[in-house]
Amino acid sequence: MDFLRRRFCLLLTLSACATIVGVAQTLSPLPRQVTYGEEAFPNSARFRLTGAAEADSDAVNALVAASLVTDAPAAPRLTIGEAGDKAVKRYKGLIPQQEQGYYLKITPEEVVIAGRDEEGTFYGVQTFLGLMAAPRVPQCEISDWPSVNCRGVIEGFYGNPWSHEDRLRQMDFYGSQKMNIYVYGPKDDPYHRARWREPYPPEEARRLSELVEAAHRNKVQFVWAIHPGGDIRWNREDSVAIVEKLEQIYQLGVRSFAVFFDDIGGEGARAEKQAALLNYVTDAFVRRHEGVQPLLLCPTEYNKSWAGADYLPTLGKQLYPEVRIMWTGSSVVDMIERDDLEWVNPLIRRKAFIWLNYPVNDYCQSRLLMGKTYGNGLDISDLVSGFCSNPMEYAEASKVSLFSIADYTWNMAAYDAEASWQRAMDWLMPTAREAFNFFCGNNVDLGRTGHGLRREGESREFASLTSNEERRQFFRKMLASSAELLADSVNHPQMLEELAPWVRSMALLAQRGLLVCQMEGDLATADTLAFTGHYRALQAAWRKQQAIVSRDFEGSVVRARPVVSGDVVTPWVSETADTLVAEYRRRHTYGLELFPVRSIEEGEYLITARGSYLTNSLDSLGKPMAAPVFLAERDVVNPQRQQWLVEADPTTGRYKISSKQDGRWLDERGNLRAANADKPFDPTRHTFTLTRREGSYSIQCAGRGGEAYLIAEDGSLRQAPVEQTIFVLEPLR
Ligand code: LOG
Repeated sequence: MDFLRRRFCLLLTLSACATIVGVAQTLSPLPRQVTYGEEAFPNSARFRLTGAAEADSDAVNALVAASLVTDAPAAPRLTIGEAGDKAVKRYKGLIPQQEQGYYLKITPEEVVIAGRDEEGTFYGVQTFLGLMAAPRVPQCEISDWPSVNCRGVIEGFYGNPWSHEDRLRQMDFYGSQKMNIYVYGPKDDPYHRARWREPYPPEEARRLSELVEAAHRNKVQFVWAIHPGGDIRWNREDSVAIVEKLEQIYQLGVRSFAVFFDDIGGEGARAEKQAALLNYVTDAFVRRHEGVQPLLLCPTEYNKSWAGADYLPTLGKQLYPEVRIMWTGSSVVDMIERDDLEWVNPLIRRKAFIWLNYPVNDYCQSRLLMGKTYGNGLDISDLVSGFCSNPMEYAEASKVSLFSIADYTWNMAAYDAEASWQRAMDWLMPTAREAFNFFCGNNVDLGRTGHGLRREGESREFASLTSNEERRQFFRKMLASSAELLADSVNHPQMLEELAPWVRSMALLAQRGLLVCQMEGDLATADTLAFTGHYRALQAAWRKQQAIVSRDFEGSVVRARPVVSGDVVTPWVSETADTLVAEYRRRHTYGLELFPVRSIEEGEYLITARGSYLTNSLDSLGKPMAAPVFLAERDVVNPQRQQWLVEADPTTGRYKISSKQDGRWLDERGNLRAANADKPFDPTRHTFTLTRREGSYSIQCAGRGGEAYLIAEDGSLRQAPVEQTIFVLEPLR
């Protein structure tokens, strides 16, 4: 870099430094080697192109599309081309050796963009466009190349597939962020999975080819995936059916293909059959077409926790070496570390191609994952053949994380998760920065899921507050941020449309928070009239919040009920409300009829729904079942299996429901839990609000257990967002 500095001889003044740093902060992915100088020109500048005829046409077109090209003789020159082109001959020694690398120089008189290859030139242009986005463009010299050669996105989630418009916008986004692969594999596209043998109908086919064009224009490798494992038969007919399907997709312009065998069992899951099929497709299709990339395989045992002894070594030995094998890490949803790759690569005899299950939310649909992208090792670039992120069905919202995935995979060692997250939010929502920032900071964690991933730092601002006044301020800010985002239709309309259900939910959460703060004050001043009034408003806001549904359209695959700050602010609001009401009941008699009649006497009960008895039963092997079931008959041999102890929990004021048979208690999912050292009874999750209406009760979770209800369905209890007031509690006295 000394050399670069000498060439420039520009000492930065302090003020220049400040503005230039401002520019550099918006540039992403972070370039590897940069020297900035003073301002070169304002971003209104236009350029005369030299070398355009020989240079990569996508790169040149990107300049033209950004209206940066002019014929005016006085305009500064922009020299463009790749190593070997005449125009950039003089810069040969400055172009990095690495694939996709580029050299970019900006002076007041001239701009030089020289790529190692076509991709390199295109990425040089992207960096230039990034610098041209700020009002003043700095002089600079940049030498840059990627850490991971294959970087991008796999549309591989369950749920509503992205729309055509979503995908077109994604392609431009990938181009601008230097991502170069998109794997098409939405589980709920019937032509990908359920009806994989059938060709796309003409209209879908046309859209697919339009999409491929948009991908290629952005230097994105478009990979189309087929998911045949659910019902494949290992015979010639089905092998041919796959090749025929790929032929159709090839005709649409696709030059890269994948075969997925994830989330299947039975016959389709056999390693030697899968390997033989992929080798067959390689021989019969891939190698017979000029320019078709080696296949990608998503194996059945695609993570360490699912890997048995034989499956991966069989693939490793039998699959042609050029086939790339996907891998999600040590479990289904996990960040990737060096150890994971050192474990899997020798087994599969090649470098794993990472399928990162983040920020995908198809297994925690009520949450949006808008937090920072952290936890992947910064030292794994030499051990992977590619790195793709599986995002949310919310294409725009996913860009917060994808922006950072692009940054991470381009310049891994320098990746700073927090800084990258901040840049992402600024870049995506420049005019509603603070409100968007606030929104993202309150939509971070996933809650408890079967996959176990948690994200730290949700609602950090709230967690540290101690006084009523501070909390009121926080809720006012929450309300104002929601209002700002809901009113902002210019900024990024598609993003705001996706966020809207969560933003509206956040506004109602803020209202509830304010009401709870007011109730706290009312209780302190013994103002029973105000307390009950605020409580009424609290209930109304809660009902409104419960009614919000995302993706509530005809044919929607997933309808989500948004939860905002599900692990910090939401439980605080409901727990505090409970505690205040319990305290109010102790002190006052006015207005008690307002509160849900949950004052069932503590004691032992039979619990029935539709005439069947809730029973802590045994399975066919004679072992206690994980969840109770409803039985039509009274158990006369072991009556205690149908006897339930209902006790008021002193801290929450709600009810604990436990079995007389073995003391296990009901949790928020309707399962029975036994005490052990790691998982003691948790009153914030394992207690319920019992609300009586005309003789029967509903059972509602609360606190950290969420606000859903337990309902009786198919002979057992399960969680649902709707209230079912059908439980009869018959005292056993
Ligand atoms: C699926 C994927 C899904 C993700 C998260 C893989 C290879 N397959 O458990 O489609 O989006 O987990 O729910 C998966 O990850 N199965």
